[in-house]
Amino acid sequence: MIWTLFLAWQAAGVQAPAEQAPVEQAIVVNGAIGCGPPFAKTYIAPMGEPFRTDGFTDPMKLWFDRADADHDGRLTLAEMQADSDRFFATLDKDRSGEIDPDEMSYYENVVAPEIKLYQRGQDKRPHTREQKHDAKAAARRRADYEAPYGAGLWASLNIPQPIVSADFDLNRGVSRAELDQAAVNRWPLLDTAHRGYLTYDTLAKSPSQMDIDACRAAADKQHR
Ligand SMILES: [Ca+2]
Ligand SMILES: [Ca+2]
Repeated sequence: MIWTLFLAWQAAGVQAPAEQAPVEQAIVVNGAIGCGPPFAKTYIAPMGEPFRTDGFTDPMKLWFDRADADHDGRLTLAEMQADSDRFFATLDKDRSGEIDPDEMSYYENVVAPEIKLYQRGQDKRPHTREQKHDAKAAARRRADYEAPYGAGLWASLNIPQPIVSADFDLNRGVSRAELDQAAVNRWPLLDTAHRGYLTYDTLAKSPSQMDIDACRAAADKQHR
C-alpha cells in the first residue's frame, strides 16, 4: 500500500521537499517550451524555497497549498511567515539561529541551484528550432537590465537571491527575524489588492504556469 502510494506520488511528479530534492534534477532554462519530463518546472517561493513539478502542474500551487496552513484558500502574511520559518529551520543546519555563509552556499548550490545567475550547461549548444528560439529569448532576457534573473526567473517577485537579500544588517548571516522582516517587506508586492490575504487565482501566473500554457497551446496547434 505504502509502495503504491509512493509510486502514485512519483507518477504525479511531485518532488520531495527542498532539502531532499535531487541535486541533479533536470533544470531547464526558464522559457524552454516543453511539457512533462524532463521539463521539470520550478517555482521559487517568495521566501526562497524551491518547489518542483513534472512540467504538467504549476509548482506555485504546491507552495500555496502548503503555506495556506488552514486550507481556507487564503494565504495570510502570518501563514507565509510560518511557512518561511519552517524553511529557515531546514537551512539553519547547525541551529545557530542564523543562515551563515556555508549554509547560504548550500542553499545556492544544492537546495535551489536554479537561482544561480549562470548555470553550467545553461547555454548548451541549441540543436532544434525550439532550442534555438529559447536560447535567443534567454540571451535577450539577460541583455535586458530590467529583466528578471536568478530566482526572479522562477518566481512571483524579481528578487535574484531571496535569502541573502534579507541580510538587512549586512553581517553575512540571515536570522529568523530578518527573514520574517523580509516577508513583511515583500507582502505588499504580492497582496497588490491590499486584501490582507492572497488567493492562488488572483496571484500573477507563475513563469512555470506560463510555460505550461504555452506548451499546451503549441500541442493543441499541432493536433489541429
Ligand atoms: Ca489560510
Ligand atoms: Ca544579518
